Amino acid sequence: MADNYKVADLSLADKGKLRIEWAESRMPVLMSLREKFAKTKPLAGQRIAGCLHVTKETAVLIRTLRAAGAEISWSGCNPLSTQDDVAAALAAEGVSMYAWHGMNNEEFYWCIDKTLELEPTLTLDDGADLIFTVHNKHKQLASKVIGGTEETTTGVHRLRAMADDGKLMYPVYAVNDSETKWDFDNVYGTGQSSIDGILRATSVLVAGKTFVVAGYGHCGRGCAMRAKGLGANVVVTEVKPTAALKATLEGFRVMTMDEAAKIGDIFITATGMKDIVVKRHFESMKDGAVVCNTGHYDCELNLEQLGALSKGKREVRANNVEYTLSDGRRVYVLAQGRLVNLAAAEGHPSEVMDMSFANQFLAMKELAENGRTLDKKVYVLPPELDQEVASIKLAAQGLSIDKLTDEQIAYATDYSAGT
Ligand code: NRN
Repeated sequence: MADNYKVADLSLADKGKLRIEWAESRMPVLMSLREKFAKTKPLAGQRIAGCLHVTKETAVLIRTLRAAGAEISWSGCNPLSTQDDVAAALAAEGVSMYAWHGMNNEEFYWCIDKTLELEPTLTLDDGADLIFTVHNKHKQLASKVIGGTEETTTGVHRLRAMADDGKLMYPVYAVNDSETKWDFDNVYGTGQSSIDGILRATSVLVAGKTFVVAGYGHCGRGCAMRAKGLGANVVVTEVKPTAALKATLEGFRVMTMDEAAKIGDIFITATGMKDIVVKRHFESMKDGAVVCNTGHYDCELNLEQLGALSKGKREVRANNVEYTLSDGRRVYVLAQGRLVNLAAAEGHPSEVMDMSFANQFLAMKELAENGRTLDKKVYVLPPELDQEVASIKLAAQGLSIDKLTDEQIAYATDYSAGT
């Protein structure tokens, strides 16, 4: 291959550029960081290998990292989430882009290997497949890496387990654990974008339907909240008593998946765990049930068992496969069980990714400047960065907030001030 990229169709670049401009107009925090750091270029000399969904929002992050001086190579972190027009636009702008929609597993890892030819000084991950590949297949590169970042809950869990096992070869910032990421992206982003994916793949009426959400973490909470807003009867399944209890206080019914499988019309998993919907659940489902996942990996729905139960399957709409069970009942699986928000829609809206990616940018800058002083473990960004990111966001929306007076600040720590 002559060029340093592989995308589906370079001729889509102009369309991709328009989509990226749309996102840029709704990502004021990242754009203000770009304006500020294009001048000082704190990432000059840094080589960043990224493995994160190639969407219009990610393109804004990539452009901002490049403006700050970084050299970039990039692959998508899911075989079905790449927006081909955006990938084309970035390749046309000189990014070493290895991503296309609908790749197989072998191609997925081939793309990651290609990005590592850059011999990165920083890695930027969503789901930890890149950092895991460095640790397992390119150990010689790890010594050149100052540090990395991880975007998502599942990836952070993986990296914490690696660190606990003493296997982490360089420090990592858990961007997911910044409040301006998880309490906005995971809740409001996943909530809206998952419904978006379901509607694009089915166009069903949500109102009045029994909408089963497996997992009441930040993502599941967002999905339940948005389904309720559309008039669904929401059922939550969980394994964690406190999470289940919170769901009841939000007015959601709580039951086991064995019970929910019999009554659900639409099912979505958001647990990060495998085998949440399995053979016995598919066997109990009503004719026409719609099943999908919004967790990072495609292990939550056991489609192998569903296939074994079925006498046929066919794609009835984009990202929508109808499985016909032996007794004729039909189950509709969306996006091949992969994360429905990015595979069947465009992922979270630009406005929430703005803050997630501001944290990614600030983490890259922090690693470039101070990464060599860190130990080989998983870090959380300083909480004051959250207030900085949120302040820029508020200002961009023309919103002002109150400020504590000196007297109030003194009061906050004056333990003698009682009743
Ligand atoms: N539009 C998007 N672009 C997008 N929507 C969700 N994500 C996106 N990444 C790029 C990621 C969230 O931050 C998927 C990750 O799993 C989640 O943490």
